[in-house]
Amino acid sequence: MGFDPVDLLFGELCMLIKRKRGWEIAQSLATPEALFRDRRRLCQAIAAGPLLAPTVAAALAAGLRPVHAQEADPSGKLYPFKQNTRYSLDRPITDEKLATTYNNFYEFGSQKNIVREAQALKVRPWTIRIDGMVEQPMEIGIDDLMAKMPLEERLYRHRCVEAWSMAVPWSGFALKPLVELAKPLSSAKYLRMETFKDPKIAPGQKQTWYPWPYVEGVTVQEAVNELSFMVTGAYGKPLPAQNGAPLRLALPWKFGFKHIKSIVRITFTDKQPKSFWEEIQGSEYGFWANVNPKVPHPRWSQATEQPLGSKERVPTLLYNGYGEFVADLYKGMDEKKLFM
Ligand SMILES: Nc1nc2c(c(=O)[nH]1)N[C@H]1C(S)=C(S)[C@@H](COP(=O)(O)O)O[C@H]1N2
Ligand SMILES: [Mo]
Repeated sequence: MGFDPVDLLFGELCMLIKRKRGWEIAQSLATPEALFRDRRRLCQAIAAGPLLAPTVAAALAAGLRPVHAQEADPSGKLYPFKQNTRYSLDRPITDEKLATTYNNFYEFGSQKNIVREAQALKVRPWTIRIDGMVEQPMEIGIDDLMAKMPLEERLYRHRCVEAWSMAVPWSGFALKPLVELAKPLSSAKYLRMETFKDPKIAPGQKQTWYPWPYVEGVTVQEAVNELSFMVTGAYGKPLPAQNGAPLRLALPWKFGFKHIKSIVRITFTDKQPKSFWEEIQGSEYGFWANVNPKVPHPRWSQATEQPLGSKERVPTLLYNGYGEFVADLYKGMDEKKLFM
């Protein structure tokens, strides 16, 4: 039998998969996770030989096509970013497997296991539109944006309003230099951010009773606080789709629903944005959503939380433990609003 380049490439990939963990595969070789999710079976199928070859060849073709039709993610080679040690944890980092498989991403389903569905998200090319009350509206590709921003890694706690939590090494850049790049007018008071909307790839968006696209917002003052962070990666690699690739927000002192994923638009405005969850259930999810163990959710206590992977619950901290950085932002404000 002749030499088959398809089999050769697959053989090599399987060797790589056996030798290395998936994420260590060079970016240039990476194909959509979907193709490799069941790695063992894929490699067994290849080993099974000629009978399966047409299927495998088709799978290979499907897997390779995106390299041409869709731009590959060129940011892989930038990782890992240098860690900024100013932000330290009081608890172990959450197991990567847990943080990247237990997700909230309603665009792909209301359950926690949306990893498979989320792989349909194409993260390159990816353009972010910056508009509203700015000197000059602009559109910028994620890689051009990253080239302009000071990239770093930060260890942050994450507290979901559902009372589970995690601790994650996020990679990205502070939101402040992005605000500076946008050159907002002095009349702008808020940033309103939007997730992509494409029901063809995000089945959750076919559920028309939700107010798609997902929207979140912060004040300009909050956005330029040193803690506000735009996430492009996690665990020293580009962000997995399910965690909100290629650009997602982290505001560690606020509940997790403020951490909007897969951002395509940032609008500067003088009107307080109405967020996705506020639109759905304003009596339970407000604009501020600062973490406070003493203020229960209308349907459950927020006094403690369940760190993913831990057997014991731990006490929840005011501002999720970040009061020294952010408490000043809210001096004199109505406490009835701040924590909802
Ligand atoms: N676009 C979008 N962003 C989102 C969500 C979502 O459903 N859609 N869920 C939020 C919630 S409730 C949480 S807790 C975090 C979860 O992030 P993770 O899956 O990376 O842990 O994403 C937030 N950002
Ligand atoms: Mo959440």
